[in-house]
Amino acid sequence: MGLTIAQKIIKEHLIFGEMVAGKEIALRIDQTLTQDATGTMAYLEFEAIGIPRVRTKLSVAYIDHNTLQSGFENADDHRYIQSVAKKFGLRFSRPGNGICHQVHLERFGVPGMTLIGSDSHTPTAGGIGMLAFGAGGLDVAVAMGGGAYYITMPKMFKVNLTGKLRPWVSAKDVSLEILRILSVKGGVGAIIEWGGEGIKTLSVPERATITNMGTELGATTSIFPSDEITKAFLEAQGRGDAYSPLASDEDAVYDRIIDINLSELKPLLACPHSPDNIKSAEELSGIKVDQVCIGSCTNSSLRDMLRVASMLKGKKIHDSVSLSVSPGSKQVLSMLADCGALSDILASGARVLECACGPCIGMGFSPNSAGVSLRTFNRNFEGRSGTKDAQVYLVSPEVAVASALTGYITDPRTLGEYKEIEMPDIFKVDDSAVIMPASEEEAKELEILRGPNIKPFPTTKKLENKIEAVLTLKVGDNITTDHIMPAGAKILPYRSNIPFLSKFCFAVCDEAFAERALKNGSSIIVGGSNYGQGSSREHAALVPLYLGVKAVVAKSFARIHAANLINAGILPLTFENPEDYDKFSQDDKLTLENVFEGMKNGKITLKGTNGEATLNCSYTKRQIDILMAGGLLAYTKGE
Ligand code: MIC
Ligand code: SF4
Repeated sequence: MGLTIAQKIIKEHLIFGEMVAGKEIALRIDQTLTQDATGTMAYLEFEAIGIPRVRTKLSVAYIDHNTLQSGFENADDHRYIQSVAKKFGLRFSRPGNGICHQVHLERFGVPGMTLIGSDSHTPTAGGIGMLAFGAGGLDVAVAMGGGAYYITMPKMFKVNLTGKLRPWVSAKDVSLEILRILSVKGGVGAIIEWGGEGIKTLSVPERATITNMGTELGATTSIFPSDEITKAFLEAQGRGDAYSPLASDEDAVYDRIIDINLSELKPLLACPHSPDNIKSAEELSGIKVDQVCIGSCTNSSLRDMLRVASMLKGKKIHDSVSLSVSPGSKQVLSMLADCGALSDILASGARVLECACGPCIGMGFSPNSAGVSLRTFNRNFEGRSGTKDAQVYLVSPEVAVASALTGYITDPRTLGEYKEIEMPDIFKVDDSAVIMPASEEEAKELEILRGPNIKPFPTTKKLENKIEAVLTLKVGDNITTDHIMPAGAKILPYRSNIPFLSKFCFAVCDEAFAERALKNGSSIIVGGSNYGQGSSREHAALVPLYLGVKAVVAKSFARIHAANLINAGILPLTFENPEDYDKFSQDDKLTLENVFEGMKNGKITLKGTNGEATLNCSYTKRQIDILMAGGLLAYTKGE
């Protein structure tokens, strides 16, 4: 039987397990990346593991999230990460060099290799045929130390593209179309391979827009073949040597095949507050717009920016619209400057922000009260922009500019003539903002620079056989990690200070949660389906751990969050009968008995004030050992 692209890479990197969907496998990891919002914690964990030097082929520490330095905290964390990188053998991408996924694609990604990153959009590198996963910081720390990355062997989906995108329709619309088809849960447990004749019409940055937003489907990762287009991209980056061809076998078997005809797609938008709430620009046209933001790891490539510049050239944005443009990397920004496109953007009235995540993670540029904000980003969860009642729509660069010009949601097809973008054959390569590590000899003498904001990792305890806890919070479906542990400019500086962060836990859903959890001492959270979707932030597990959460009982979980809960020593459990969700209410006294036996049998009984429910768990032997030890750190250190 033939193999899919992902199966071929998995086969090459398999350390443990069988390539059977649903079974646990362990993979050798070639490259890792971190960003600063999750990186500080990941490097504290790496230090705690106690390995003197990274053992991957390449590890890069990026600074791109917490770049608003409104106090000493972020600057201290950056300095900490820089000193760690120098000592432990990582490259350090300075603030201003760009968004991790954009820079990694341009400068470091290699087709056929494995990559894990402490950021859920790490699958962006699938755009050049890399098998790339988002993971919790602790998993990345273990991989940096040469340890394997454990996942459940995914199912294989294939999306067959035919046709060619019509003028004013772009890769973002492909991402939104697949979200319309599959929903934010539709990719859970699957790797999505993109193929068919239609992919020959898509450049690497367009492919990367699509693999980037595969994360919003809940997919384990997404991947394109490595072909002549990949080769041309790598050669343009002066990295032709990194190229190798990669394709699935003709007789590869897929669990699901989806066909999309690119020629039939229209400009689409994801409406508030979910990436799968899709409508067409035609349907929504006429809604007044307050703000437009262009950038993020989804749409900040040179190609996207040249499109934006060409649409803005000689025009002014509407008086009532505030437009931000953040190029994805220093390479993109400096090439825009060299060819004059930056002047076209500036002359239009846009505000050019630094090459960083910025508004995407609420680091500045929050919309006005109840403001309508059109963003070329990948997530429009409630409150994520920093303005709780903002109405955020996810759009392509084409819809973004068209709407910034008119002041209303506008179908770009109404703008008239469409000019093709000419991409340069050679990109401007300047890696001077990537600082190399010290030699092993020099590294021994180097000191790690720690700021006062770095607080100790929350202590974990060995698992108990009987858990008595209060149902401190009951939430519905599709709870995101932005609900559990919000981000934004005010809170992000405290990513290495769990006690401070804990005050904001679940604040989007219930401001009194943290106080109640501390009072209750021992808590269980009850959730609906797809609990923990979105970001990879392990803080969404570490903070509940600090607040005394022992278990989360839900209808289903998102992959990375479930792994983060186990890594933190918190039990993720699912209702055998989803209707049992209704039997439990906030403040119920709950008991989980015979936990040790139950973990082995895959069934644990939850007893509550008004009834009981059978809960399922399908932990592997390794996961049981991690939970018993009180989390992955204790397990790795052999405590
Ligand atoms: C996000 O887009 O939500 C983030 C911020 O990049 C997160 C990581 C984090 O919370 O630091 C992610 O996607 O994993
Ligand atoms: Fe940064 Fe936004 Fe991408 Fe997350 S989704 S890495 S915050 S640009």
